[in-house]
Amino acid sequence: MITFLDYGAGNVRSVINALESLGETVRLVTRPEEIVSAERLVFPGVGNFGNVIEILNEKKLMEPLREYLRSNRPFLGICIGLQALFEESEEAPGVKGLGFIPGTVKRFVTDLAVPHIGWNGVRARKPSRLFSGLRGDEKFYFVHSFYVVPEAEEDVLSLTDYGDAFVSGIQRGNVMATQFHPEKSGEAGLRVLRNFLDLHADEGLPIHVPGKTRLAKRIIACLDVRSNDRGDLVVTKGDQYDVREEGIVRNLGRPVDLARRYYQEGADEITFLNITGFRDFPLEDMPMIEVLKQTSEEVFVPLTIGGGIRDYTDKDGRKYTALEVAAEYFRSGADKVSIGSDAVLIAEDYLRTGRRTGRSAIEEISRVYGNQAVVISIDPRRVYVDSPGEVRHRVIGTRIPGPKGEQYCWYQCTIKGGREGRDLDAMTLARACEDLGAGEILLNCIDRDGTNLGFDLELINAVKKAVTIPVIASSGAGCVEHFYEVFTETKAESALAAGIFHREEVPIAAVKQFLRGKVEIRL
Ligand code: 1PR
Repeated sequence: MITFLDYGAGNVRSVINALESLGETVRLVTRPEEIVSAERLVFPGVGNFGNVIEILNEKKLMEPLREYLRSNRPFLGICIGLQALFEESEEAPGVKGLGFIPGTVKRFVTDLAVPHIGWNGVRARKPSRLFSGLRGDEKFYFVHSFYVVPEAEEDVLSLTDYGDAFVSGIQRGNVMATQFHPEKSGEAGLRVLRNFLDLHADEGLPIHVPGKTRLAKRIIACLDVRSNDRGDLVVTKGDQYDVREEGIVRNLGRPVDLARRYYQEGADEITFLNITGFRDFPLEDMPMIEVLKQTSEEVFVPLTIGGGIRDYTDKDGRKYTALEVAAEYFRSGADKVSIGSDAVLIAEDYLRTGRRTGRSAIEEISRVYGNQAVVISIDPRRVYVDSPGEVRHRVIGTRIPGPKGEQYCWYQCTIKGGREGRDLDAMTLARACEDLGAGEILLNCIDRDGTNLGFDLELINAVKKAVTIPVIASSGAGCVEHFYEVFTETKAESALAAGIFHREEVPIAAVKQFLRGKVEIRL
């Protein structure tokens, strides 16, 4: 029996699913006494330090937790569950953490993209049963903007490099905590969880990793989902966003089946886009929630969901905020939500008024769940112009001339699945969304979508220059070389594809095999 601290925020379901997949029975803590009587305690974490501590205080869980930690019974903290062990965090100045480990939590200051998102290695500094049986070159999934700084060297379990080295694991007796998410780290992560559960696991030797650990470029499989004409939820795929063939919605398979297959083939992340979400209200679309629930039971890599994340009033006049919609998705197993159409409208407002209202979907969701949980999906299309001064948008010189030989273009943002063009360019949108609290950009390209012509490198470079948050390159992948190209000719942190994976033209394993030794990836 594992006691599990569900403080009511973020994707805790994935940790429960991972523990249950290892045969454990999970008991959720609802009252302080349940912590005091626990025998093994897991404290998962997604979200904001201040928010989490506030909830723990409200629920009167701080003192029981301190008592539990002092008793040296097995404890596993994950991400915020690690950070909460410390005295305080730059994320919420003035808020007192559990203070079990002397030290603080600081924000990354680096030229690299922040949050640090993705698969990175660990260098263990001392033997620990947590890392028993690992080879040493495994990668684990990280997603955070803050890192812990313990005062005592003895508390450090592992280091990871992102620019400088930071502490990615701590251990003091039976109290262990990782900055990475074992429940999202595939087989290696499940091994770490199993080691925690197995009180008799061999301590092994410290993992020796020569040199620095390196963040992997991520390969993401994307499932565009919608109901077909018979009302079944199917994975579909368009050419330049047109998903119908001879008037019928293409059906490429069942969402849960494809997600499972991609997980087994080595996808580093899976994205579901409810492509008709802009017109249907997702919380009425329970099958999508069901897809997420079922997928998260057997897929242990990060899941993103997009489509219809916005405020909504239903036919009975009941109002739902985007935050409530997102919360339902997080509870069902999503790690991140992706906002498309609404992000454009929010950015337009912000750029017009120059004011943050604090109430937009981007601001509210990132405040509660952290910036890393908010992805902005951009659906731009090229608009060619004769000269850079012709429009007041950010124009680039292009090596792919327009139909009349134009040498310049700008990237027009669209909403409603490309149906409506707006007076805003993709770079300005990305920048504004970053200001408002978005943690990642999913950069599609309508011109390239489904064409197999390769990613639009000019678009990716232009957007990447406009932001400091990670960018997912999307649309147009047609062969393994296109992934090499996007990772060597742009600074995109990850690359997403759909059609070639669904049609089994290029398996994910083949992409990884091709990149192996050339580009840092998770094997
Ligand atoms: O606007 O917040 O409701 O979100 C709707 C979401 O649905 C957006 O993220 C938008 O990108 C997506 N979407 C809407 N309509 C379509 C469509 O195809 N008709 N799909 C659509 C977008 C683009 C990619 C695709 C890549 C890779 N699909 O996600 O998977 O282009 O494809 P490829 O590798 O086959 O080239 P909201």
